[in-house]
Amino acid sequence: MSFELPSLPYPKEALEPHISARTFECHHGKHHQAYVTNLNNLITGTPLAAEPLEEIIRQTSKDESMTSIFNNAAQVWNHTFFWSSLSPKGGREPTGKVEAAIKGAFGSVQTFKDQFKQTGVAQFGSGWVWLVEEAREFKIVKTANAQTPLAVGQKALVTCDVWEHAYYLDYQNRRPDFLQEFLDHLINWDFIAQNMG
Ligand code: MN3
Repeated sequence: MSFELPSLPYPKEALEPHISARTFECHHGKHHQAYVTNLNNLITGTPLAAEPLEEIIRQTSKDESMTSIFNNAAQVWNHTFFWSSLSPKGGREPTGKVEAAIKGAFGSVQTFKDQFKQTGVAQFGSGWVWLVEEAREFKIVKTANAQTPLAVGQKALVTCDVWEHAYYLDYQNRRPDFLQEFLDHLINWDFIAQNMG
């Protein structure tokens, strides 16, 4: 059994002008594909080859001898989760239970957006910014490199990739502008609703 690159949940042009087709060609077609290929090469012939992706991540996250497998498995999972965190119909304001939960946790949607953006900007070097649910509470967290909330028992609700490869072609070094576009035009509130417990 081996893993395959999942298709994008929308055409690669669907998020223009916020994220270009060229970025998707590179980010999905090359970076995400490379993590899938590396993971398959690393687990072939090992007991991990029989395990689902989430289980591979959990089993390798605390084991330093498994760092390469963890990094590639987590990046496969993180990217698949990121594509669904984006939507051509995303952005603007949440409604219903997502709106209520965000206002309950952060006071207002604007405060949530401000904190999410600040947290993404504050991640030094490569990583991710997430909205997670832990002990029934919404929290914004950042992770470095391939680290993922899945490995520490937090339920991921939505994420934005802040590795330079996620935004450099469209925004060069302007990570804050990329995060603002994500929050204003792309964040998939429906995906948050699906992921809420
Ligand atoms: Mn990436």
